[in-house]
Amino acid sequence: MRQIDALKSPRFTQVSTFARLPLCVEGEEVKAAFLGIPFDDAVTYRPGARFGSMGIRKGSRLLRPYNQFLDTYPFDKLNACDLGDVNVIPGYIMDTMKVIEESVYEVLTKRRLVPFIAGGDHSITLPVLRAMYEVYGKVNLVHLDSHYDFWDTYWGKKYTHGSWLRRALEEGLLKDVIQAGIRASTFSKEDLEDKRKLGIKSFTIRELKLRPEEVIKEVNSLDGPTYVSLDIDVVDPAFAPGTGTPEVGGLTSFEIIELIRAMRFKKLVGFDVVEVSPPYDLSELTTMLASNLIYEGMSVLSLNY
Ligand SMILES: [Mn+2]
Repeated sequence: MRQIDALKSPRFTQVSTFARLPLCVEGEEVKAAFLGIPFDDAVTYRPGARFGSMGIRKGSRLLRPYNQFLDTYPFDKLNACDLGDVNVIPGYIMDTMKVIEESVYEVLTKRRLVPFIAGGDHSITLPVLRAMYEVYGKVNLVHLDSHYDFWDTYWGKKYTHGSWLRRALEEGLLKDVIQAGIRASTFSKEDLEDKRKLGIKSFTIRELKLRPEEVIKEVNSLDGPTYVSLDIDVVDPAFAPGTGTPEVGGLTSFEIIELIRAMRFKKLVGFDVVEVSPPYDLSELTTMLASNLIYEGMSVLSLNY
C-alpha cells in the first residue's frame, strides 16, 4: 500500500489530500488522479462550491483501500494520487475557463491519466470538455443532474453553470449525451422540445427511479471515450444538502452509489463531481457522499486494469 496510514501510525501527520493519497509526483506512472477546481463565480443561486474540492478531500478521510462490492483496490490499481487544485481566478469566468482548459490539457498530454475532478460549480465542465476534445476528439457524456443545464443564457449571459451543456453541444465537443435524474421545474414547456432538438437522451428522475436498468443499459452501450459529469443535486437534499440549487425528490445516497457501481465504460476519460457547497452542508453529509462517488468511479475504472 502506498498510502500513508495515519490512522495506524501516530508518527505521521494526516495531510489534506484526497483519501490520504500521496500528492502526484512528476514522472510517476499514474492512471487516475484527483484534481480540484475551486471556482463558483458562475452559480445562479447559492454560492460556496469553490470550497467543494477541499470539502471533498476532508470528507474522504475515512475511505479505505478495498472496495468489497466491486472486489477491487482502486487506489493501488490506478496508482492514484492528488494533483492539487487548478489556479482559478475568482471573479473572472472567461479567464478561469482558459486556465482550466490549459491545466487539464497539460495533465492529459503529460500523463494520459483519468482526472477525477472535484468542483466547483458546473461551469467548470465546459473547459474540461474542451481539453478532452483536444486530446480525444468528440467524447460521450453521461450527465447526472436534477437540471437540464442546456439553457441558452442567464441574464443574457452565455457562460453560467446552467448553460455549459448547450455551449458544449454548440462547440461540437460531444458525441452521444445521456442525461438522467432530471426533475427541476423549468421556465417553459419549450425546454422539453429543446431536449429533442438537441438530440440528448434524457431520463427524468421518475424514469431513473422506476427503471434504472434502462439508463444503465444506455450508458454501458456507449462506444468510445466517455466523460461522466455528476452534479451532486441529482441526489435528494435530504442526503446531499450542501449544494447551490437543491431540488427535492431525488436519489438516495444508496441509489446513486449503486448507479455508479453498475456502470461499465469501454474508455472512461474523465469524471467530475460538481456543485458541492460545504457552507450549506450538515455534518459533512454531502462531502462524504461526494468523496464516496469519486471512490466508486475510481473503482469502476480500476476494473479495466
Ligand atoms: Mn444541477
